[in-house]
Amino acid sequence: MAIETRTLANAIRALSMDAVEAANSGHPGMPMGMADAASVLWTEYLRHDPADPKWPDRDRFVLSAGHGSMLIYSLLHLTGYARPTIEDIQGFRQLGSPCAGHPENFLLDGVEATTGPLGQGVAMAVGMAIAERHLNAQFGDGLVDHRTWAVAGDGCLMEGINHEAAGLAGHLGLGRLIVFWDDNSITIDGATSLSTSEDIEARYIAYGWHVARCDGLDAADVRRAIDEALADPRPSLIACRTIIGFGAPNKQGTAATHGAALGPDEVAAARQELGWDHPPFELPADLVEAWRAAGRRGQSAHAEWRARLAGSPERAEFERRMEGRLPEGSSRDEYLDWLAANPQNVATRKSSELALEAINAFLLETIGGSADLTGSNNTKTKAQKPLTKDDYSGRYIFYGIREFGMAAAMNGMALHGGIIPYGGTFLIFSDYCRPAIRLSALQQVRVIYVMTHDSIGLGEDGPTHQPIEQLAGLRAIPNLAVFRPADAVETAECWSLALRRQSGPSLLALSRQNLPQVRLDRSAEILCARGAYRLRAAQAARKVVLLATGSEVKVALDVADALEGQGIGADLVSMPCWSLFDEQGADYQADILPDDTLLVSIEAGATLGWERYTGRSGLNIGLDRFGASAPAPDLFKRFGFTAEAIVPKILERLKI
Ligand SMILES: Cc1ncc(C[n+]2csc(CCOP(=O)(O)OP(=O)(O)O)c2C)c(N)n1
Ligand SMILES: [Mg+2]
Repeated sequence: MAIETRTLANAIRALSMDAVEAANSGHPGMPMGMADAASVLWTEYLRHDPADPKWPDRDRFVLSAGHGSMLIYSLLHLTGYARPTIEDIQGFRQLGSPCAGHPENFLLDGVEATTGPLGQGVAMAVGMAIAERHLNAQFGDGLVDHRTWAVAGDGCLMEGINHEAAGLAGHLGLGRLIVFWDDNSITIDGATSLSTSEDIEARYIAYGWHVARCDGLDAADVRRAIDEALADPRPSLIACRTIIGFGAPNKQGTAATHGAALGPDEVAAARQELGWDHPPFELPADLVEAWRAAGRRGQSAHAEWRARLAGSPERAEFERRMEGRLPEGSSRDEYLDWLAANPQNVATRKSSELALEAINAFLLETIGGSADLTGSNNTKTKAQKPLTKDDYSGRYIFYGIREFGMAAAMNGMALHGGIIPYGGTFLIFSDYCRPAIRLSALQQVRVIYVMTHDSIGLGEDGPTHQPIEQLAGLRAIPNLAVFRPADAVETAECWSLALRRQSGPSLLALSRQNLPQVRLDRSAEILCARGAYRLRAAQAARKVVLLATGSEVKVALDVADALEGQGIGADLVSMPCWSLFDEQGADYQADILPDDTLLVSIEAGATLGWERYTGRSGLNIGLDRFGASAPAPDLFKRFGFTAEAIVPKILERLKI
């Protein structure tokens, strides 16, 4: 006799409460409440193959309510993924176990996204659904034809990013996206009525979604709602009415089950209530077999897909794309030759567009976009057509004014695979995307942020738009490469480095104002790859090393000229990327930053952090206050980014 869904689900409930109990830390309530709905999805609908978790045409599942991590760990274990093992689950939240506090995509196959920061999971699922439709348009139904499922809590739907993500999904008509809402009316502080009165279903309908409602504790009703969602061409929200901590007789339905161990008495009472008489972490063989059999459901679809791939003329290209490998050859050399012959004195945002023209023609996996600043970010190249509801083959997304949603969607696309997403906004609004940039870095995905108007050099828009502390803040994010190129050649090099950075995001900080090309000799080496390099060596005896980035490299050149004019030798070091310089060997670093000279940093932004290169006796020229509204040249003068202002400070330090 088939095992009932409730019994299957009780295995999730038991594993979840026991793992949280063992760790004395974690969130039992959400997995216990959503166990039935998740069991229906994972045993009857989700198309996956635990034997090959990376099968490219698998359905994607995102646990947006990442605090309920024991839900996905249980599902992966029960359906037969190699990890987590039962020992891994016993080590929940402990060092060395892949069952981390919140699901981490790089620790476990089957965890498609790192979740926990509420709201971002749904937004990443939107990105995955975009990726699926786009690749479907490029490679056809035979190779790409899957769904994206997500589980969201009340918190995911309250977060502001939910508005951006759901709006975008509705606009793009992503009908293969289905989000389950764990509608349990409870968050940490208590009942949702403490803080929320909106009609969430009406909100979603207004976004252009289909909304179904079901009793999340009734498997048959969940099936009905899923079938309804599958039949509807719009993205779907399935509101699952559930009871948080279902099965724990004295605590269920209360915030007490949200984020703490139930305690031995309540766990014992829950065992009784659920009719679960097995010791902790022990599962009856027939139940395990029922789950494993459900896990094997996808095998035939997988085998058929493999056969289609084997016979497809596009196989090599599809595999290359999904593995994230760049094609052989490069469009870079020709372009750099052209730049050497035709120096461009343009803003680096324009240089970025020029580089992108070459890149997008060569790399068919890029999808560009901007949060409503296309003409300012220079992110759209001539041949790029928009990706729309009616034509998913387009390679440019008009994200609208949704910086955070854009960044999270790009994470989803990169996680899906087959796509290299890049997207633009003003550098100042990196603050609006910052939580997603952090997740790009943590998730080790190749997302490229094109952030223009990178300093007071943007001029008249004034201090609201002028980045000050943004570069320092972004450089503090581990595994994010922050590039601030000085001219057209450096911009092309930095783009190339960003594209080759397969397991981490990059951010290009680009100028609004025109900059002269300072790299006039065609060098065979990508000099920016070292993070910092000597752009010009001192002519007179070296007393000073100037370190500058982006638009201030030109200022530093003027300073160097003035010093040399007085017989003071000054190296000029262009430093487009701190983190790449930090990775260089000690000899190279010592050569670039000799300790017998005055080290001077020049950057139109917060000085915070530059001391690590200049030392405490160095000089840091920067801006540790907000800017002002005026034309850029006036601001550079007012805030001292001129040779006239900087040279005397250097002379004073040199006591000349
Ligand atoms: C952006 C963000 N803010 C706050 C938190 C801390 N937090 C984790 S779960 C939670 C409550 C979520 O409520 P709900 O989604 O309804 O989950 P449930 O209690 O029903 O499991 C909060 C505030 C977080 N993880 N992410
Ligand atoms: Mg809730």
